[in-house]
Amino acid sequence: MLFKQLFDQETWTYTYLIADPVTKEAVLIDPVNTHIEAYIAMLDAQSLQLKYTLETHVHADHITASGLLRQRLGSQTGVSQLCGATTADIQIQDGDVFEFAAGEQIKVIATPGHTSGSISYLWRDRLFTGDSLLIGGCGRTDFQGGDAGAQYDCITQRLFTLPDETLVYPGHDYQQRWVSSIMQERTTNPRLAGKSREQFIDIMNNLNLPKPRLIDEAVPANRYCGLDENERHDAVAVRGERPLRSATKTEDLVTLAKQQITEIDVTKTKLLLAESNTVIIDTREESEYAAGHIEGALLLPRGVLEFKIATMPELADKSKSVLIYCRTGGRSALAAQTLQQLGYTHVLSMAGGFEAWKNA
Ligand SMILES: N[C@@H](CCC(=O)N[C@@H](CS)C(=O)NCC(=O)O)C(=O)O
Ligand SMILES: [Fe+2]
Repeated sequence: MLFKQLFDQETWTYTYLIADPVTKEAVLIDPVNTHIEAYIAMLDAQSLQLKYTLETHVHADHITASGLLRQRLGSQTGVSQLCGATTADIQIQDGDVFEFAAGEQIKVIATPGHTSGSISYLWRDRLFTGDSLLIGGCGRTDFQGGDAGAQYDCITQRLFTLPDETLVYPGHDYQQRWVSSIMQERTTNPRLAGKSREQFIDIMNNLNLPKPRLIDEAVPANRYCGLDENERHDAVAVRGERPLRSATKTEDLVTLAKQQITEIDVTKTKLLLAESNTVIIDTREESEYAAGHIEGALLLPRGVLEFKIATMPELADKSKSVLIYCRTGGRSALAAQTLQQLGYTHVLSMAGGFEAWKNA
């Protein structure tokens, strides 16, 4: 098998290529958009066919190349279903297995904490930990649904229980270290070795790190596989087959969300808005909002919802009535479900979205 560890100097990001020189099937983990031409040249040089691009999470510090690679090479994009990246081909769940080449398997281990949708991938004796477990450290837990307690639990219970000699390949390193092992991290990682859950949470809550430079651009873009506004719509259209046993289709996620939330129609929405004690949220993209929106609606694109919500004083009170709409009612159902998960008690989604509103 071929294995390459690639590095993006701008953002200190590692990307991994796993490929079979015989069957020619290849997988990239966490590709970075600025290196697309180099990836294609590298694959071409060995006549490799890119089957999957797998993300360890929705990155805050760089933009993924997954959407571009799908457009250029027809690869399938995979990201945790907890990331809200609805244009990804494969909505990954804990325990999923990606099969490629001649019997090669990449196993998914959910490792929430750095972000709620963070996952690690295990291939043979190699573990790709994204920003969950770093060499001598771990990803920060102060944004994108971060949770220090969850991070401690999954690292200690799911990663540190792997064989000692398992190689640990992180998503970043800021000190030019390339690889570690489970034993090395379990016994020497200063944040984890010999630390209790409470001590770990205390360390993580006091890191006081500056916000990543590209976060406002990267998080929304990565929710759409790194594509820009115009390409995002095409991305939905070219979505391919989903090969995983348990992977969930985006349409299924919307159906599921609709079962868990309350939808109201345009007529009821108008009555509700007349009472004026409801916060109206437009969860479409900025450009769609700019082209026309319901009067008084606050812009909160689905791609940055969890991240921006904390900065909105109108949404500080979780018992307040909130009405969400999007273009046709799919994204708003997912956003309403997310708000409910975040503890909002009176959330409604407008069926049919802004299209229905305009027609009414
Ligand atoms: N200076 C970097 C900061 C990057 C950053 O915050 N990285 C996240 C991963 S996305 C992290 O968890 N870093 C851990 C650390 O800095 O200890 C930037 O602006 O991009
Ligand atoms: Fe990260």
